Amino acid sequence: MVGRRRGEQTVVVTTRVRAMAAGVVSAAVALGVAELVAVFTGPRTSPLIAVGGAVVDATPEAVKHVAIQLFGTNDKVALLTGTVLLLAAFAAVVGLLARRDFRWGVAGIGLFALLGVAAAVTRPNAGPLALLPTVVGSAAAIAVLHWLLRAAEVTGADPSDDAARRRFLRFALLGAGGAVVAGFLGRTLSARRGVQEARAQLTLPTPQNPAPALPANVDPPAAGLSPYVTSNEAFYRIDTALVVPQVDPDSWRLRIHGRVARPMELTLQQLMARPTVERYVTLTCVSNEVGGDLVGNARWLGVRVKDLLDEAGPLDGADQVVSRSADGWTCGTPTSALRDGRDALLVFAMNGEPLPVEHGFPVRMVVPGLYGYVSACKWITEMELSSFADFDAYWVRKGWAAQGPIKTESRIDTPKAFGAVSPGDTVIGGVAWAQHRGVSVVEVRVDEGPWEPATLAGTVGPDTWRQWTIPWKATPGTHTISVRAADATGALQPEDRADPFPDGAQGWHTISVQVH
Ligand SMILES: Nc1nc2c(c(=O)[nH]1)N[C@H]1C(S)=C(S)[C@@H](COP(=O)(O)O)O[C@H]1N2
Ligand SMILES: [Mo]
Repeated sequence: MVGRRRGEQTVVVTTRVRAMAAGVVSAAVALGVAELVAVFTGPRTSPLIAVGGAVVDATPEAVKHVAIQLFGTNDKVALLTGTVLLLAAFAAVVGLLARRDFRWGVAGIGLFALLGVAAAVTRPNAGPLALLPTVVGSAAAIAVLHWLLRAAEVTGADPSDDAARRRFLRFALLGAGGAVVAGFLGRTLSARRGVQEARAQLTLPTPQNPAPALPANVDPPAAGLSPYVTSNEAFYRIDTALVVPQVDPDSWRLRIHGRVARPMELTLQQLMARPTVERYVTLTCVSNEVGGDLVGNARWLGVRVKDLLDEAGPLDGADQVVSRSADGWTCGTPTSALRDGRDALLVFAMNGEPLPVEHGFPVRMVVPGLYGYVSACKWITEMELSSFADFDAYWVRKGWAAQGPIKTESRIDTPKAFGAVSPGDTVIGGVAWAQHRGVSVVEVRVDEGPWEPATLAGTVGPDTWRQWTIPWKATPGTHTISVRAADATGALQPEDRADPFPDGAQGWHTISVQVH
């Protein structure tokens, strides 16, 4: 009697485990099939990416801060992994419920489908077909769940026997394998449908107003010093895009509208046919910590925003230009900063190549002196003349400052923080930036010694960072090195630290090194 009861218990446990596995495999099938369908409807219609994107947009700043502290720039991978784990748990429960009554399984998958569809159709620029991947994927999941539950239960014999176990396992693996193949194939085909080819075929205009020649004394000899020009490969990347927008250069349009006298619309060919300007400009992210690496200098080729705005004719009170990207992200730039004569550009090339897709292909904005979140719109499709009173852009809604001028900062690149240095003659070096004002002085202090002026390398002008170096006779022991800069107005970088939120980090970069 006891033995029999234990047997029944085992049977219940095994079928429960199988029901949960059936649930999880069905969910995997839903996602895999959805990725395949999304090859046709666009990668951002995939439920995983759509829900992930909606979560990114809805996450409060404090939570995002913790996530970035924990995962750094892997935060996107962390988010997708978390979403998949949550979904797996939900799917296991759906499997259990469906074993009791299949209608519960249908309801559970239906609930998932509703979430996916809601996210997909409300993403910016979603077309009516955005619901297809979720709907087709969910239908496949219902079929697979039904099939797997039957395989788990209707075996004729004792479900705990070996043949039944193997049979279920085979079916479940088949489902899971199918899901992985579909998902992988979907992602690969989506990537193929991207714009790399169109990018490779784009012919750039020759700069009519070329960038100044680099002075001979940029890139002073110091191992570990950041190069004056950052390569496209090494350039930092920051954006909210879970999948990089693939914008077809042939159908790309830039609309200039809102509070303007003459709204405009331009094709890429029309934009590139305008007078072209090439400039070195250093971009910086407002989230960059003191000593951080979310900063880079590149040579950009584009056209002046000012000329376009002068043609469109901003109306009185249009003090903010809201730029919108193909994926709906927005940033707000003071109209005055775009018209005050600085080299505010709409660019199509970076370091002599068409813009890399992850840096905004085909067109982005670059404005010297302003943090990226208020100026550097990638995959730009619209410039809407508005006002600061009327519109809060993406990060402003999350509490970041509406105005984002770049603060003066300096960074030690070499020696590395906590690194080991050999005793004797060595070089301390790094970069300093105060875009559009320019860096005039960099000073370095070792331990409690005096502040000593560093040698500044050349620069093409105030809109880029400057490299600096200073010789150092390293003596054995632990040493603290600090750096500070002054901008061309004479204002010295403040010593007290401030976090990046809400308008950029400040403070002196200080590192500790071991000499032995
Ligand atoms: N479309 C879009 N453009 C964007 C962003 C974004 O999230 N989406 N992020 C901005 C931010 S915060 C910064 S710092 C710069 C970074 O540009 P990069 O990735 O080319 O270095 O892009 C800006 N442009
Ligand atoms: Mo940023």
